[in-house]
Amino acid sequence: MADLEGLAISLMRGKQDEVKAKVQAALDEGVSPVTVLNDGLVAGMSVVGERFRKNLIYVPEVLISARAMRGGMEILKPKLAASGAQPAGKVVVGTVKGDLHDIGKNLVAMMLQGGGYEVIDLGTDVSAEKFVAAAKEKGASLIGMSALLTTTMPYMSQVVQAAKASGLKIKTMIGGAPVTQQYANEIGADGYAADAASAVELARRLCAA
Ligand code: B1M
Repeated sequence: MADLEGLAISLMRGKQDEVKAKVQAALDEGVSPVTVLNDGLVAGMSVVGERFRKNLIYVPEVLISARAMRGGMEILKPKLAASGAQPAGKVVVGTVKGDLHDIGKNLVAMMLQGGGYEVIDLGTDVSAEKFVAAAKEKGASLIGMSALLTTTMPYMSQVVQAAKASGLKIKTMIGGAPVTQQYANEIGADGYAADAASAVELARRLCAA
């Protein structure tokens, strides 16, 4: 019988080879790709997110689990595409213009992928035009911005304005060390998340709304 619980545990331990082998074994046994994703990879990554939020584990452990997740996803992705499974949503993420910090943004992107989202990662130093154009082109319903500098944080407001002016149905969420809920309210962003695990919960709420 497919060991999806074992798959989740291997992912939590960051064992990429084990994750790949268990994903393949489950598929070979006829388990649907969506079940492998939800009951194996996403289940494991949810625990990782929860432990990270409670400071039980730290950035390196999350990155190692995220790498293991990517290994599993490499095998699963073509099967998911073939089965016509829909991602939980599409999210465009990036660090705003002028800002080159990407460690936190990468964590958020990985956790979103772990949560079943298709993530379009635009990298760092991303302009408002680029955020909106990518959301339009890919049909994303959410733009996620990261900023680590007090000097680049104000640019988030320009992205929010550009998203609103585009007339598209795109929500915006923001995060990064200097960013706060109060700031999100001030600039009219749809949400703020303090960490990568909360970003997944917020994305769920915003995409469902
Ligand atoms: Co920079 N840097 N840095 N830096 N750097 C900080 C941010 C700083 C606080 C250091 C300090 O002075 N104490 C300071 C900012 C001061 C300020 O503005 N108030 C600073 C500065 C000044 C600078 C430069 C200007 C330095 C210089 O050149 N004079 C320069 C700017 C370059 C630029 O961006 N244009 C610079 C450069 C760099 C490096 C290139 C050397 C490197 C970045 C490497 C990289 O990212 N690839 C770097 C680093 C590593 C840091 C520190 C040390 C660590 C940042 C980090 O990765 N944290 C940082 C000091 C610090 O924070 N202790 C510092 C770990 C990461 C997991 O956390 O990014 O906060 P974080 O992400 C969290 C949450 O914030 C949240 O989830 C993540 C996971 O929990 N989150 C989101 C983040 N984005 C989110 C998006 C969401 C939701 C949640 O929704 C979409």
